[in-house]
Amino acid sequence: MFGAGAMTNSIPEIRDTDLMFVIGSNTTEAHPIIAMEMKRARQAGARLIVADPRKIWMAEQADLHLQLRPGTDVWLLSAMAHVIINENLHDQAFIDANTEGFEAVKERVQQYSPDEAEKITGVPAEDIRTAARMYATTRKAGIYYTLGITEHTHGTDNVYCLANLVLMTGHLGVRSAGMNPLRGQNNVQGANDAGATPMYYPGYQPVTDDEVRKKFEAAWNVPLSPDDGLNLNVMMKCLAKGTLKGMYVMGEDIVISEPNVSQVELGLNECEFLICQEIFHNETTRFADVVFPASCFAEKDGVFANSDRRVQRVRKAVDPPGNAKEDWKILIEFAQASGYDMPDYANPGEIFDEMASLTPKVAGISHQRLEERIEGLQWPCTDSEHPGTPTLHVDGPLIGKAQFQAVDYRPSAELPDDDFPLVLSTGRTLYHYNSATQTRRDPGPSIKQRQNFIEINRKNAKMLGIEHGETVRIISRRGAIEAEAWITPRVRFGCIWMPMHFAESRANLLTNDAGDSVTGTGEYKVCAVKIEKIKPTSPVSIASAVDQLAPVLNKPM
Ligand SMILES: Nc1nc2c(c(=O)[nH]1)N[C@H]1C(S)=C(S)[C@@H](COP(=O)(O)OP(=O)(O)OC[C@H]3O[C@@H](n4cnc5c(=O)[nH]c(N)nc54)[C@H](O)[C@@H]3O)O[C@H]1N2
Ligand SMILES: Nc1nc2c(c(=O)[nH]1)N[C@H]1C(S)=C(S)[C@@H](COP(=O)(O)OP(=O)(O)OC[C@H]3O[C@@H](n4cnc5c(=O)[nH]c(N)nc54)[C@H](O)[C@@H]3O)O[C@H]1N2
Ligand SMILES: [Mo]
Repeated sequence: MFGAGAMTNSIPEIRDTDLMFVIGSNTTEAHPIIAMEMKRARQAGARLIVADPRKIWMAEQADLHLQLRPGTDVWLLSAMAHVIINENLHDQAFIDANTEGFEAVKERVQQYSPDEAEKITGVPAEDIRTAARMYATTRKAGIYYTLGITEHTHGTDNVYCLANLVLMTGHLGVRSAGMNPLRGQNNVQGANDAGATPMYYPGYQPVTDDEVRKKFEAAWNVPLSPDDGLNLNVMMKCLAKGTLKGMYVMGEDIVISEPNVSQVELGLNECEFLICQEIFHNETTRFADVVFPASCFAEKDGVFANSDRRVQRVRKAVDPPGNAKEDWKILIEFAQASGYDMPDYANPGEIFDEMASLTPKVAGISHQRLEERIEGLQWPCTDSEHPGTPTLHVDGPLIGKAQFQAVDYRPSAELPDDDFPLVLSTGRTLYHYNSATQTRRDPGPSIKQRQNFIEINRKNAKMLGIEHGETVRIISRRGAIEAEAWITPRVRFGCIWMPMHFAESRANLLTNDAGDSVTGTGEYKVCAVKIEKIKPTSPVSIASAVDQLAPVLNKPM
């Protein structure tokens, strides 16, 4: 998009913003540091709109909470665009100077009136109008989004709709505004920047571009494939089908984190060779033929890049334990053992220098330069004198003209029906981290949150005869698990929510592995489930069972 999957603006700009539109992001639990900046902005008078199916903490603080049905963001956002255009709140001068394709969007969103949107999203039409007016008429208005937007089969459409709003209001290249995806795992931004994707070499240089490929072939002295690789979603499906024969998993616990995971397990049983490069044994290493013991962040040197494209130096604090080695050293040894003459880099700084020499976006960044800059350097940073780029697109879109995208609503792949009447959405909590390989080893988070639970609305619980704290069975077309029911007003009627963290009660046995057609991201945020009470096993019911059996037991032989 505008920032190759990074924030267009910077985290320190948030405190000066006048309006935050937070959509599909549980910022206080998943990005607490960024949430602190948001709280700061709020205290300084910034207004807050939250679009989330759940009444998360941010929603309670918001001026406006748009509590939409999961998976209906295209309707919500198109209706906001409808209001902005029809009330003439768009920035025609910005549109004319910097964009293409506005007319098509203008025409398309006519079908998405706020009144119709209310029927589909469940958000009152008046709130949609208010949100649209607030966003469009505030100059320093930033959009902040994460997985509530992307983890859908129409995730890319959701992102297009957000981009359309940014472009039609000219909120691009403006301090404290922009379009800001908050990245997930530590250094996932850096991993992407460095080419850990099936489509790009470092710096988002396309694998399919002949010039780019020739450059890397010359530098690495090896022929390279002209084709995109498989994305994660497709890889998992090939694994399940048995067409993917071997896999090298580095720092992922796919047996917990991939959707429809029983299929992944079947595939892993068939897979001929599995390497795991890990800092701990996790659920996936149980399937491994070889485990390479790696070292954690505090045991190695290097750089991390965060959501606002900021590259910062990380320094080793302690040596890796036992036979564990830094990930980069393992990769070099592996490459050499596989017959590729990879150089013996002396340190990660040398590896970065090589990348910088082949990657214009980070050409001006080096470990040496970062030694003196505690605040790091934000790419694009094109030469050794370049100060880095806190805000993207200040002088107009970097890519020339930014493209509007006319989008049609497509419902989620699996909607509730008579057999599976509830919508399940999944995510994370403050206390655990993703597969919880790390956080469940520490007593602190585990005391706070010992086991899996679902959030369920009082009315749904009553209909099912479920009490607060009762263990229930949650069933989808793909699997069944047990978890505690927490009755709470946080979730809408008809919707339940659960975290993904618990190996013994895996949300991903239930989730749908239908993926977004562009990114392959799985539909973790919407699938259809039903809930069953578990046959009573409480002391009371045992007692009543004994009562019933008594006549039989007491009968003389
Ligand atoms: N404590 C903690 N922090 C973490 C992580 C962790 O596991 N634990 N994981 C990290 C990672 S890898 C990531 S990617 C980030 C993710 O960070 P977030 O994306 O903030 O986390 P989620 O809980 O997955 O989902 C965010 C919100 O989306 C909402 N949502 C669900 N469906 C929809 C929908 O259809 N539309 C809209 N608008 N919203 C919806 C949910 O109610 C939820 O509040 O967090 C990172 N930070
Ligand atoms: N149902 C549901 N499922 C989801 C999601 C959801 O919202 N709902 N979110 C998805 C998202 S956004 C994500 S990012 C994934 C996350 O899923 P995973 O990536 O599978 O989960 P993590 O716990 O982040 O995995 C990190 C693994 O890396 C290891 N590790 C940590 N540091 C290092 C290191 O320095 N080197 C090496 N080699 N290993 C290390 C840890 O021990 C751990 O086993 O889950 C996805 N799955
Ligand atoms: Mo993530």
